[in-house]
Amino acid sequence: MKTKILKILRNADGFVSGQAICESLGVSRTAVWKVINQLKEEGYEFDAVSNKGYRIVNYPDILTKSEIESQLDKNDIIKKIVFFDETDSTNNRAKKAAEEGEESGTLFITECQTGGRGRRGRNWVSPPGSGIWMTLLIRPDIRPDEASMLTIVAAMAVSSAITKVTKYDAKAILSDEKDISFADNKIEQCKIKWPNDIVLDKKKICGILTEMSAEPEHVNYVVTGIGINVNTTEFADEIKDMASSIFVQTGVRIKRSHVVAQFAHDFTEYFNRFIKTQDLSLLVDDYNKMLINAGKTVRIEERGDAYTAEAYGIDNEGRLIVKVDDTGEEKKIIAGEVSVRGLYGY
Ligand code: BTX
Repeated sequence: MKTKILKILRNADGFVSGQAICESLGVSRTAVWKVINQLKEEGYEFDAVSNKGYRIVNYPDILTKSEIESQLDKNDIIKKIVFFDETDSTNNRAKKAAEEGEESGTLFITECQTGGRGRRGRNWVSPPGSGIWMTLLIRPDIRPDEASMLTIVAAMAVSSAITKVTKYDAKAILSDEKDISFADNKIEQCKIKWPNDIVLDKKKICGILTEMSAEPEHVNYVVTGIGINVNTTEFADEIKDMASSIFVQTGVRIKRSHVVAQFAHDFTEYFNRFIKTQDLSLLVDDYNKMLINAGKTVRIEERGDAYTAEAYGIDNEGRLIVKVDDTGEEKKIIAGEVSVRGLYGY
């Protein structure tokens, strides 16, 4: 009921009377009043005027189930939020729940991870209060060799959600035109480093870790873990040279739940395009526009060999198409097998 009341208040244009809420949900005045009090305790600030009703004037920066679910659309692939104050890793929680039969479209999210994981056993720093640490569980009808493309789909959705929300919140929060245009220009540099890091002005602000359970011909489930540094201002020694956050880069302190909700909308759009053809043919053009490596020289390291090449963009399977500097040979690089770095930072 909290989600429903929050949704009514969020979507209202002005005040909503307690009576109107009672009637639309078929609940008592006391029940509504109780929920309003709970919301106040969570940090929502209200204007309450007799004869007019309630209006939310300030939203807290929280990631609770009702805060996010009240912003989801009915067509979104994400249907359900499972929130933890703290957990080891949302990928672990999602995998465990998937094994126990949790349905497709559930998003696991936490304020803080004590054992956040990156790829190949690397650590993902996930402090409380300032980032988004979340994992989406889906059960798509695809083959195991197609699952890596979901990482590309997720990277596109994260990058576009960050860009849209930062622009929107900048207008809502900042009053100085100069600050707004600084934030707008800066966020245009939010790009994907192939295959799935999100960078902003050469600093890593997001990483994605996809894991799956599959039979030879069939995927049981895919969990896509996403870590985003949103309002982080202090970085652990091990990452401070290469990591940054949306706030540090743009000066805009965005609401994390807005990013999660926009991610839900954008992931739905990109996923629907992917599933139509079961490849990236309807996405490559958009992906390549978001790609920081496009048209740039990259250094490729594979099995002891290292060379430089010019990167063009991805193909329909998500491979990076490059032209090797020394030989002029065109190659298609598969994610996971090689390390690709820009020559000057990203
Ligand atoms: P990755 O292997 O590409 O990146 C890991 C590397 O990134 C680390 O070795 C470190 O150098 C750097 N790093 C660690 N923490 C951060 C950070 N907060 N910001 C920027 N750079 C950092 C990327 O792996 C995949 C990360 C997925 C994280 C999500 S969070 C929710 C879910 N749960 C979980 O345990 N992992 C995923």
